[in-house]
This record gives sequence, structure tokens and C-alpha cells, in this order.
Amino acid sequence: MRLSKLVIALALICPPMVLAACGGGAAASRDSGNCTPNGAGEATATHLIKVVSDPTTLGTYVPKTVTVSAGQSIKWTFTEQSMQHSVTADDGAFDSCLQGTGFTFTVTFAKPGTYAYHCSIHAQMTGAVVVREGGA
Ligand SMILES: [Cu+2]
Repeated sequence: MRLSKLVIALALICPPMVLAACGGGAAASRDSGNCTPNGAGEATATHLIKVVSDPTTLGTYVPKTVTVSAGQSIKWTFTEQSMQHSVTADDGAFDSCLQGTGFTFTVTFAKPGTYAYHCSIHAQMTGAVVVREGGA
């Protein structure tokens, strides 16, 4: 009886949005489903993209399109305060999975081409990376 009352008290103290923090969950990434991040590296990024809130589309990438040279890296920084988003390549080449504020995700683009990506839960959130031939 005592234990169940304690659990109920904790549930009342912790609103759903911060329940994970209250519960002491250490995981940096709280994925929905069975998503496993892939494609990330530790390279020093030459280009930065912010993942931010947007009144119309819930979230957006700033800037939405970035052009880099082959071999360069992009770092996405999640600054959204109210909900999680992902950086998910349309072809599956990279996927941050759903992440919250403070998460960063760096991808190195070795081959020229256009890499479209989106947020896995907000279809209206889209972006693209255009990779040109690397300079000598
Ligand atoms: Cu999103």
C-alpha cells in the first residue's frame, strides 16, 4: 500500500513531459519505437543547421538547404524547446532518431549528390544537403 501511494505521488509530481527526467532515465536519446541512430560521426563540422520550432510546421531546419563540398561535415543542433524531432535521410543513409533540445548530430558527406531528409514524425519538416565535388 505504501509503495503504490508513493508511485501515485511521483506521478502527480512529475508531469508527462518531464517524467523521464524525474525517473532518472539516463538515456540521451529517447526514441519512439525501435529507431537506432546511424550515420553520425565525430568530424569537425564546416556547416551548421539548427532544428527549431516553427508556428506553421511545428519544426523546421535552418537553413533548409545547405551546399557543401564532398568530404565536409554538417552538424545539426536541436534547439527546439517543446517537442522532439529527427534528422532522417529519405534514403536511410543517416538518421538521428527522435531527439530533444541540446542534441547534436554530425554527418560527413563523402560523395556528391543531393541528400533529402525529413523529420520522422512531422512530414512537413524537410531539408536537403547538396554535395558538390570536393576541391583539390
Ligand atoms: Cu519534427
